[in-house]
Amino acid sequence: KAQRACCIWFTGLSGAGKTTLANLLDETLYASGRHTFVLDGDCCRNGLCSDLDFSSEDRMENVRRISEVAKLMVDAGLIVIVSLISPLIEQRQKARELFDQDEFIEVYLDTPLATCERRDAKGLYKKARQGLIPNFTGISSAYEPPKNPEIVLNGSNCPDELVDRILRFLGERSER
Ligand code: GGZ
Repeated sequence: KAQRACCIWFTGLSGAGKTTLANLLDETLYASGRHTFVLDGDCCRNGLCSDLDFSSEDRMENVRRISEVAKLMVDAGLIVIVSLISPLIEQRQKARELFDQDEFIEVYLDTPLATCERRDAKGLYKKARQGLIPNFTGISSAYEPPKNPEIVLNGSNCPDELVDRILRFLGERSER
């Protein structure tokens, strides 16, 4: 049975591996003939959301705007992969409410802060610790883990394994 349109919503800390996983999932689904699109926080902040910073109001607006775009794309028949810290339960709940019940798949990329900080690919954690980046998620701004996500992934596992987990979930969903 063909995979229905849906929104796969990755949440987790900076450096948890959301972007890597979103892109790998995107490539895998695309290679099997699905129409997909990735909405990545870091990318959207260069255009659609370039007027927003990391204050709590602006993060709220960032998540709202991207969730509305995701909804439009799902209505157009795409599998949309959102990769956004989306730190607060309320933000993700509001996003979920835009969709039909089985259309929204929340994926918590549970990578410990210590691991993210050790990776520090962009040197942002170091700067945040030095006080050079205010409101940095996990350091000086809250991250609320989801209570009932559809999928929890251990960010220390290899990306291929994590993508397989998601594909299995999607497979079971399309049989329902
Ligand atoms: C968190 C920040 C911050 C602050 C810049 N806090 O790992 P990255 O670099 O590539 O991705 C992070 C990105 C987070 O943007 P989001 O739109 O996903 O955040 S939210 O959902 O909370 O609106 C990080 C970088 O921006 N970055 N400053 N203060 N991450």
